[in-house]
Amino acid sequence: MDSGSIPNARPDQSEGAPASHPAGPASSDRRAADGLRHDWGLAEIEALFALPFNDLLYRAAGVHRSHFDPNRIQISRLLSIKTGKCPEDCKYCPQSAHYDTGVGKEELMEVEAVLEAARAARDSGASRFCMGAAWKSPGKDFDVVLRMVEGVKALGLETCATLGMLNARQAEQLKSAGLDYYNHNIDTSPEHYDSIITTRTFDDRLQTLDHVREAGLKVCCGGIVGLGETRDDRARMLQTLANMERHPESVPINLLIKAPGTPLENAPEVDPFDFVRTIAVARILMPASHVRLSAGRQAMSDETQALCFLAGANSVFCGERLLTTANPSPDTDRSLFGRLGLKPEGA
Ligand code: SAM
Ligand code: DTB
Ligand code: SF4
Repeated sequence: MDSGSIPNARPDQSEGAPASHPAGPASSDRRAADGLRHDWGLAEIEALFALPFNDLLYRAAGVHRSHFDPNRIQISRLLSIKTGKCPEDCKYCPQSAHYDTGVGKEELMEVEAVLEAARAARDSGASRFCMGAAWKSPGKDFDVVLRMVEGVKALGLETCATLGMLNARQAEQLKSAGLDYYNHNIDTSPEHYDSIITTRTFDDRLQTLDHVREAGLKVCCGGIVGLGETRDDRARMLQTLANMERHPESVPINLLIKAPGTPLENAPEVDPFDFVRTIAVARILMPASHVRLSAGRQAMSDETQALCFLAGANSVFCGERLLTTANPSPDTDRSLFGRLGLKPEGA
């Protein structure tokens, strides 16, 4: 059924968004071998953003239901295995050495301390453990990280790492060590990228993502809302993700955490409904991916988070901390998920 631009039409229950985009008919021949579209035009995506809020959410919720149990969420736990003094100048990041943010430099953690944190994450219900390092790219300590990946995998957790740029060999080594996912965000649109980061290019990012795919790793790739970007930038960022040869399996949508000392500490507030819209459009464009309501939950109302879950977010980071900033406490999340009837995937 094509629910097209009829506001009250039932959400598409077939193959997600393809049959229901508002800017002209989509036929099954536009779908790739995976049954999903990878040819989204900018005008179509902008038209989704421009839908009345209720229509957008209704459609996104329908796509969500056709691919997932809408009452289950995947839970990841983050750990900063190497914190601070990163040589990159990402304007949003409290870990960049270019800004005085009060985040100190810490050496790479010991393997055993990481495994202890991973055991605790597993015991508290996380299914995936993500290790983050404030590196431009891995250097002499890379072997230690490989041992961490092996150890976390052996605990029965899914493994994820985010270590900056990788070459092909490093991606293969991570795969051999038991890494499941690599997180490497594009963060914003290609057009807005240079005003946020000058120490690398958008293409550098895409090149690492290619190495990650070629090594057989799953891709975790998304971005940030609140970097002073326009709605058009958000559309272009999602277009880049949705038109990749394969959609990222995990799509983190972060709300900027305005870290003191960073150039974006006074960035304009994002209207919560615009954040929810970004989640909804991501869900429609990438129906089979996990869309993660990522950084920024601490500053969000319960109601905004609930709208994000309705719009198709089905993954979160749990635990007191993200990398260097606060996240809702486990008790707070338990209460919220209980009130919403949300259950962890696999439980
Ligand atoms: N250094 C690696 C890199 O940049 O890929 C890994 C760690 S980096 C902190 C991972 C991601 O966290 C960034 O790509 C960005 O999307 C997100 N992030 C960092 N600071 C943030 C902030 N203040 N608010 C929201 N998201 C943030
Ligand atoms: C992602 O997209 N968000 C996470 C994870 N991937 C690595 C990181 C959020 C970091 C927020 C700022 C901090 O805690 O330092
Ligand atoms: Fe470094 Fe990553 Fe922070 Fe950029 S986002 S400064 S690469 S830790």
